Amino acid sequence: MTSTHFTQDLINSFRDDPSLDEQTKAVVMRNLARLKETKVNILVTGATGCGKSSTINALFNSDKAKVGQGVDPETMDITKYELDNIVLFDSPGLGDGKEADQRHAKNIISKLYEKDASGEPLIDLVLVLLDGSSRDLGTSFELINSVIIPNLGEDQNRLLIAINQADVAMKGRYWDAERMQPQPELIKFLDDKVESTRRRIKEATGVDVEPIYYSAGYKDGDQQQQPYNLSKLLAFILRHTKKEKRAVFAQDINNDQKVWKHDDGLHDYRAEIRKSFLESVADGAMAGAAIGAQLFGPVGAKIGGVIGAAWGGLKSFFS
Ligand SMILES: Nc1nc2c(ncn2[C@@H]2O[C@H](COP(=O)(O)OP(=O)(O)OP(=O)(O)O)[C@@H](O)[C@H]2O)c(=O)[nH]1
Ligand SMILES: [Mg+2]
Repeated sequence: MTSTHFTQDLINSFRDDPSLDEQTKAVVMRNLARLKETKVNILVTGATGCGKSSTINALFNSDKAKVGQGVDPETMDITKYELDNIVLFDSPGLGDGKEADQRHAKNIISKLYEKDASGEPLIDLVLVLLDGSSRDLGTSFELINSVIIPNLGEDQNRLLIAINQADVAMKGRYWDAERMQPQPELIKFLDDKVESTRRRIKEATGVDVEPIYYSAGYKDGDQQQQPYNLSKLLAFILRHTKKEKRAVFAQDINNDQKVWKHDDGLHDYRAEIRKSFLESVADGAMAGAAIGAQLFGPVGAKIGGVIGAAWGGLKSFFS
């Protein structure tokens, strides 16, 4: 059997499950069918060259993305990538000159106010990327403090700030490429960067953010460096996404297991991601079923089994 869709595999496996009564099964089928259609919309923005494309490619199976561009000159700067369930909007940040900046700011703001078919904000998550190797992040703070935060609306949790290119933050010094880890000098440098980012946003807006650092990795001829802290980035992305939508990521995350391997070891990000997926799928599947909570155990185990058996990217979290 070749799998094409994670939720479809779940539907197939629950369909023949003798342990579910018919009524419960009907509810689960309906819920899974809805989950299969659920989209998560992510706006990725940041200065030219900060690593938006590299980050999207590292996180997702982006090779199967349908790529679209706005047709009118107003929105053609935003590139749209449609995966099975994740929809990405890749927008330039600021720093491209006054006229371009005004256009980009306007486009970002209108995206932030766009509503989906049910009247909810379309954008589930705004991922702002900073270039960790850049000394002047002034335009990025301008983007965060004056464009994004004032227009986030009620759901302030939908903002995540991540500092990319951790490996070259000190021009490549103190990065241990063999162990894929920063050395203490670089860790201190990156921690300071996180702290100054947090402070500059707090002082300007009063909003508390918790930036993280990572490296999207790069490919340069036959030289290939895997990402660092990509599991941490995904764990934080899930924290900033509404619980009922977290399951949706399962379909589209990168099924090359190598990309998820290297992290700072400060926390078990994979265990968090696993729990996050399981809870979201199980809650979603059982919503409205009379015996919901009781079934969490076996249903959870079943979901875990389906995921671990068939789903490449998820295997790294479930095995
Ligand atoms: N060393 C290193 N290089 C990176 C990393 N992320 C991205 N790069 C490199 O930085 C350059 C720019 O990356 P992109 O992903 O194209 O950046 P972008 O934000 O999409 O750029 P634009 O689309 O032009 O705005 C490329 O040469 C990448 O290989 C990283 O984590 N570490
Ligand atoms: Mg790009």
